[in-house]
Amino acid sequence: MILLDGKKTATDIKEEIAIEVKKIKSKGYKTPHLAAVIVGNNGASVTYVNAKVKACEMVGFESSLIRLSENISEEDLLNQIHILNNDATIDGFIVQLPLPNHIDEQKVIMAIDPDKDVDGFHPMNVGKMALNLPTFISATPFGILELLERYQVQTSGKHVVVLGRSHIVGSPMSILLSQKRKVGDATVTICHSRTKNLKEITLQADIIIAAIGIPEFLKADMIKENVTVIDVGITRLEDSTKKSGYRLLGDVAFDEVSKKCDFITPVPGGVGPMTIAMLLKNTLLACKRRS
Ligand code: L34
Repeated sequence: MILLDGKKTATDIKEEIAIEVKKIKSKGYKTPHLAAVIVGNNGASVTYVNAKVKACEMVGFESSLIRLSENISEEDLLNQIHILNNDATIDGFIVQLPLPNHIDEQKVIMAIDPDKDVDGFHPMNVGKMALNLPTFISATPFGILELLERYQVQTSGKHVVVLGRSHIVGSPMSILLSQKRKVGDATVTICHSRTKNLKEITLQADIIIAAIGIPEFLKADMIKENVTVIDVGITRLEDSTKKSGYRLLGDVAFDEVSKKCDFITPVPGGVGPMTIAMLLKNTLLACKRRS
């Protein structure tokens, strides 16, 4: 069993980006600048966004963190987005999801200038991605592709089973892996809450991407030997014995599943850190495109 070490790989990627940023600066070009908008105080969201800001510092980017009240109106949030769209110093920005219930997420995403949409969530960018045209690929699927590439996990002709059809992970992941690309050319099956005979399907998988948000959903009896398992799930469970007050559980019962795997990502330290590294990569791309 080989651990797909997202933490280490993300560090490698950030070092590569830092070298590029130094070159950009020495040539007198503009420093890449990422802005992140966070609405409210959701504990996990705050952790992730803070990690994004810290990662910007590590690679030499500029960053702006815009913290807005849980009670902000949709109109005021849209105004904030217009300000970021029109701010020439900012190369790319994200609005951390989820948003409070009174705000229409789709409306917010569609207000973002596609050229600054480093999350790749705008329909224009999703459409380009689906057509295999150059664009921002969403950070989590992008990070999974990068992890598979760097560990030379073969995908061509393999049967990939994606658990979950979310717009952020399951849906784009299934499209990308079926495309003709370096990490791609797979036969993809998407499973979701209405799927029948799930176990029959997962037992046929060479690669499983688990992105459903149910802790330890994937068990050892659902997979064959020598599979690759990518665990996108990250659920916080209260745990008073931990300093943080919680522990993290993936969608995969790691201890039993890992015994049957060729490759597997851990939680934490797998897909999460890769998401952050690829957001930086998209921001660098946005910056280069603009200058
Ligand atoms: N707009 N919203 C927008 N863009 C995104 O790309 C995200 N996502 C998802 C949630 N909402 C978003 C993230 O940033 C998930 N996500 C994310 C990012 C980083 C990590 C996990 C999820 C991460 O760094 N996880 C660490 C553990 C952190 C902890 O202690 O909780 C890990 O090792 O997995």
